[in-house]
Amino acid sequence: MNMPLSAELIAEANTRDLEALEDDYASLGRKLERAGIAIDAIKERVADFSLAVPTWGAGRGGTRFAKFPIAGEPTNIHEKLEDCAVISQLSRLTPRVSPHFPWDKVSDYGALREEAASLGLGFDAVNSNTFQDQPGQAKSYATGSLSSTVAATRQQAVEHNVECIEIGRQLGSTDLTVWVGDGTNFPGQQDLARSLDRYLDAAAQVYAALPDDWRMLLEHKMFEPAFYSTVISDWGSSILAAQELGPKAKCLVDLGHHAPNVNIEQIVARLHRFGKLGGFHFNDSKYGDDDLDSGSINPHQLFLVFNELVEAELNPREGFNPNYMIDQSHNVTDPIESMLSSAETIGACFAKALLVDREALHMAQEANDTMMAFQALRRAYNVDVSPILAMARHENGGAIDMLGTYRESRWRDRKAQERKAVGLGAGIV
Ligand code: PSV
Ligand code: MN
Ligand code: MN
Repeated sequence: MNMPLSAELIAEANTRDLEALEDDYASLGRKLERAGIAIDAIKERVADFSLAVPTWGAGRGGTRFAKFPIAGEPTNIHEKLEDCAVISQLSRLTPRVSPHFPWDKVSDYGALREEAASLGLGFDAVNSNTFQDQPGQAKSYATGSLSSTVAATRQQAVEHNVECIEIGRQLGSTDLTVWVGDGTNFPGQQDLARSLDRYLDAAAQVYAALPDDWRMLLEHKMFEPAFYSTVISDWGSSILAAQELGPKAKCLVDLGHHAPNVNIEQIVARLHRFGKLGGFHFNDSKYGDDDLDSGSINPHQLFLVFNELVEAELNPREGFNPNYMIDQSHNVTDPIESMLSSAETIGACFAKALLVDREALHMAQEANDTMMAFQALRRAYNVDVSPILAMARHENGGAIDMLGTYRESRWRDRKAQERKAVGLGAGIV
């Protein structure tokens, strides 16, 4: 293994931080024990939890109006993998990377898989891109992609998705995530029913190319780039499409892709109820698809989503195996730091959801004791679980103080000497 940071650096930093952590962990252990919870069991669950990071999140991304590159930012898939390996090495929570095509196109995917493996990384869902035109492409997606009114454009979009499956097979992926920006900006621009027919017909051709053990994750989004109507705009359109396509089609919930104030945890419960919960893109949002850091705006919502996931795990429906991934855009922070902090927040929400006294919750629900039901959730949410996450990391070779250790490593400064600068106007969308 060719890990990017020196194991000694992490071990030394941990030696400094271990005494305080052991003290905090023991104290939290006693507190949880009084509630009948074994802290080590929670720690084991956290140690088994993992999520993927997106290659496009490794660069500074100004998805809207501006991009402010930083020195040492990755400019190609190889450098992005290196940065993802730093996140994984320090957090021990993100062993997989989700690539996007054609952004991450290379000539030899077998070699790329080996390169990732040498950094301790595997590949997660492959993402297709039919939401922007690429140089040299025969047909424009200006009329849509899988739902385009132009048959040859739909065909091109199908072929790109099939190519992504082929690339994913070589990388060891088993999920294809399909988000299309297809939609309209004017009433009347396209027929709302027929555009969905076209989408379903083209998506079925992609579905037909899935290997037996693969899933097609349909990602909905309410608006942007289309601002009047979007073909797969919400979880309703998504689940209907997934049901029509077949059992390998599932729904992916990006936390930023809903109407303001929508009850996302309820959507999660609904999708699970019908065996269609396929995965998540974690991020946070204040106004729309803001791609802010997970839990930075509404950590309670993230906790409630995990509460539903823990309930779902206890009541599994057919094929419950959600894919967890970060999908954020970092424009004012070092992306590595944002993803370290987000992975911690996501893991913490999972740990808090595990702490919920399910028996007390269910009893209170049955008895219609609203306050006690709410308190069962509140008690878990109020616990500072950071010692559990830090101990799990430390025992797996990660850093107790991830950000402190990362800064001490001077990774970004060192990369600023080695890597070529990101050109203005270029970069990762
Ligand atoms: C679209 O807004 C999205 O959330 C999809 O997941 C894309 O693949 C990703 O962002 C990257 O732009
Ligand atoms: Mn997304
Ligand atoms: Mn998005």
